[in-house]
Amino acid sequence: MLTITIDGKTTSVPEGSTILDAAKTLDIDIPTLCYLNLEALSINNKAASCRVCVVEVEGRRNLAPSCATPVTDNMVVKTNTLRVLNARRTVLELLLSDHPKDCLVCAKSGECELQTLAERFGIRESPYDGGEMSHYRKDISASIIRDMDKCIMCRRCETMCNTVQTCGVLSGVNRGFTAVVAPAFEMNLADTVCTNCGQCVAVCPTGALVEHEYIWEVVEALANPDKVVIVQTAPAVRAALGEDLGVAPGTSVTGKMAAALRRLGFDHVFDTDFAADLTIMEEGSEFLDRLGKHLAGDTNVKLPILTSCCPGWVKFFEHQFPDMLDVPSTAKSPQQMFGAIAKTYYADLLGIPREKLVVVSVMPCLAKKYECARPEFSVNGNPDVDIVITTRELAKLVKRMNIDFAGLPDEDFDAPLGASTGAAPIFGVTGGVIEAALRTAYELATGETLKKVDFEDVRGMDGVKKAKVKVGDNELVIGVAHGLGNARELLNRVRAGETFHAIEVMACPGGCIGGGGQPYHHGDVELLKKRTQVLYAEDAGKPLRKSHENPYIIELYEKFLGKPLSERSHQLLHTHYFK
Ligand code: HC0
Ligand code: SF4
Repeated sequence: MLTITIDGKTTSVPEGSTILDAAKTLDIDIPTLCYLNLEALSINNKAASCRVCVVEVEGRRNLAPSCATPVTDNMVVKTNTLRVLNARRTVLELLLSDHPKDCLVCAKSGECELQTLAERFGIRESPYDGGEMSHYRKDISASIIRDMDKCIMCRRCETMCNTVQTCGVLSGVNRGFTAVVAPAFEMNLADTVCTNCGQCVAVCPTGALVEHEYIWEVVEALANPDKVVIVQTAPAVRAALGEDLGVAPGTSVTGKMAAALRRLGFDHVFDTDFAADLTIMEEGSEFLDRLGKHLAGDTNVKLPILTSCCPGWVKFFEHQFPDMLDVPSTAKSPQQMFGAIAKTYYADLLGIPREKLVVVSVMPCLAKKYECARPEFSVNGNPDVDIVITTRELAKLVKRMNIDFAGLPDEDFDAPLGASTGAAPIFGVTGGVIEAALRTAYELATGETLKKVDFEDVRGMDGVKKAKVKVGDNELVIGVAHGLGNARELLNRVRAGETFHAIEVMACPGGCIGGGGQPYHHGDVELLKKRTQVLYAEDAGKPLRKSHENPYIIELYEKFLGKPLSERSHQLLHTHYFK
């Protein structure tokens, strides 16, 4: 252990710690900008490019970046001398000299880390203005808007895209004033192998990378008297929405969210969780069908089955593993199953044509915006899901419409597309989809009641998990990965011949609770854990915890679909993949 004194407080830290690590143990808040370290999720950006975190070290001539300077024994550090404060102000003034001053109309206003630091250090003017400014065209995809005039070259997005997600879309190009992070050849994101996972957006400290907002489209739809507007909410939204609306992190806001959506004017308030239960019926049946054939010696059948509900993951394997497109489940995601059922079964129940129905999704995810726009999810140009907004966008809409969210009563979702079992909310956390599938697959395959519904071995934040589960006479090998880099590793193991029967992948670290459309976590892993606990608690508190027990799903099959994998199910609930 090494001893260090910072601002008069002394502590001991393990060898290899930085000054910033040591300061954290003493609750000394050194400001940072480019730095990002979520060790539990293997996310680590220590570019040391911004120099905002400089400190004075006794015996050294130069100021040291605390995020990249290792502690030495008996080091004495000061974080708040005049020299340090002046250096930080100069760094911020230089960053602002090449940064647009349109904070009033910036999508990141109020959340921008550069803006927050400028305020913290009392920057009231920009003494270096008048020099060269670089200008780039805006790049707008279905999910993301890139405005590189606002890029400060912190490289966080690059770390996420290249190191964590292994997509390799973003990298630093050019030098001096024209230096910027961009796709190769300045291509549009939509023309690259970008998965729309939005993890670059989740970590961008400024307005350089933001979601493509569709709040106004929702307001217009709600105001249109000729439309019936319904809404579905993804599992992970309820675990985080309150964070942006004055409710303590780690609080489930399921009931308040349903109440708020009703106050906003949605005609019917439904739940993606209903469709998550439906997904388990289709995907679980597909798995059992493939497994049975495989065990009977049919060599045409591919195992492991891969979950296919995460659109970032789907686009990833379409680009990166084009030789394995027959391996993933053909089941659509819950979002798209919901849309397909809403625009057929539910439109019929209401006695209206599909064109009169507007389906809005609230998702923790940016890739869902891209997913709903995929042409295979439309009928004669009319999409199954019309508009996707994120958790963040819903919070903005609630504020805009003067709704006192924290003061709302808890209300229920509407029937029939709002009912769900405990298997559904856990879709929002890594391991949850496969756990939900195992509960149903076990009972369908054995005809026995599952004694313990919690499959602890597939839970937790390890990047890649492997578990063995006994189903009847068979021992199934299950794989789980979250984050696309971990998914690549797992798929390479499959390619190399390692045996797995079923694999779940979620593109975002932690699963959808860490999605690119969730309230900004600012590097706080504890926050992600709190969101996880909300979803497991919601599961544990439900009277029914297996998807096949959902009475409205049973009714949907009886009245409309027939049975899982029926012709109509295939038509509406399954899809195919493209190279
Ligand atoms: Fe997810 Fe989903 S669990 S991808 O993470 O499967 O976005 O929350 O809505 O569709 O249900 C996101 C979350 C969903 C879908 C569900 C799945
Ligand atoms: Fe990379 Fe994901 Fe951002 Fe696309 S959305 S550029 S894949 S991090």
